[in-house]
Amino acid sequence: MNEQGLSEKKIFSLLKGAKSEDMDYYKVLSSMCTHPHRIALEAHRLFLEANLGDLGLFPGTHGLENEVIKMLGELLHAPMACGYLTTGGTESNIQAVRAMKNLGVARRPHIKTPNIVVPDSAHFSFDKVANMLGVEVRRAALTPEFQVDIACMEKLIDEESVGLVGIAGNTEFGQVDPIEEISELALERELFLHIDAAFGGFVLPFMEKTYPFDFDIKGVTSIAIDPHKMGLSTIPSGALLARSPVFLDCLRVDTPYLTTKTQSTLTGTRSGAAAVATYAVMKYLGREGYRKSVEYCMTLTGAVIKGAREIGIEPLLEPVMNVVALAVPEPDRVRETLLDKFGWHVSITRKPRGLRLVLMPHTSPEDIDEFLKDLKTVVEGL
Ligand code: 0PR
Repeated sequence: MNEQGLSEKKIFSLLKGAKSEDMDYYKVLSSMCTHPHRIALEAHRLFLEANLGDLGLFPGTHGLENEVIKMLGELLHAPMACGYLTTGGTESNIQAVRAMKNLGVARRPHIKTPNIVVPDSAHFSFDKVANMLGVEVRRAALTPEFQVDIACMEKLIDEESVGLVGIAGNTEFGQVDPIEEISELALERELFLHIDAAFGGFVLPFMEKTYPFDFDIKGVTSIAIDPHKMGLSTIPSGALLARSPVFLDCLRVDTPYLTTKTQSTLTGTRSGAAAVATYAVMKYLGREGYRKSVEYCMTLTGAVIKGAREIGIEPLLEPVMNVVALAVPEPDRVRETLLDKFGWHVSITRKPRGLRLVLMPHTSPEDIDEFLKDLKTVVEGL
């Protein structure tokens, strides 16, 4: 650290340099985050000092957080759901599994090493869960359509299982697991069921076709949904919702010297700014605004699929939402060349390997035309 402070001018020139190295999302087809909506940005700036870790000092901000939880509860068919705003999908998933473990073990004290059964497509945040919580994470195989294989899931359940996870919009393929079937299994075996809708939560409710995935399904006990992905809010904005307050109560610790007596969140200090940003953008866009945003992304998705087929490339899955996996030959080489020669950021699916694109609002139809042209050049040059 420097002894004397630098001038304001010097600092901002250093920042400018760093910013110029960052991507501004142009040619980024690998990200589930995007530019926050203008309204979210403005709201965020107004509440920079608000700390949701000490609610009594910021009752206004906390009131808006509760409003967001209410709006999300309505969106996910449980207006009475409780919850809080997290830092993102990872924290929501960690907290959901922590609750399953606490409640599951309290209910069945014979459990030595609690386990949960998740689809093999589960996000790597569940690997962190396993490491942090001492919960065994069992991964169930997928069907050829990249949905969890229910028979496989059932086989992995045993006496030490505390919960199941279903994914509504998996990271690599955007596929939705058969949540109703997983729910049947959860109810039958008396297990908790957490739905990871970190990405899909702000997509599925706004699509023409309906995909059952939320609290409408009886066995669903908690849901992760991220405003900082398709919710167009600022980072860090995640949310964890639970059907019953018991789920969050079992996470409480005493906070004797704060303005509140207990806390069930994972982090202490929390961004009030991001919570307010989420409130502002949800109120501003309304369902209609999100419907338009999703429709736009799905139009881009359709254009990618059509264009890819015209150059002889098939999708690995007919896209469910705005995530596309393309069956290109030598995907790793194609990805590298697209980046090195043309500056496109794309990613790769693991099993099977394919080219993965996420079509977010920061991409234009002209970008897609250019991408398809470059993809054709790369594939023909293999
Ligand atoms: N659950 C699902 C289904 C996800 O796709 C993700 C993140 C998470 C949980 C974890 O969310 P947080 O990262 O908010 O904790 N999915 C993307 C991924 O890791 C996130 C991402 C965003 C990746 C922007 C790249 C990027 O540029 O692949």
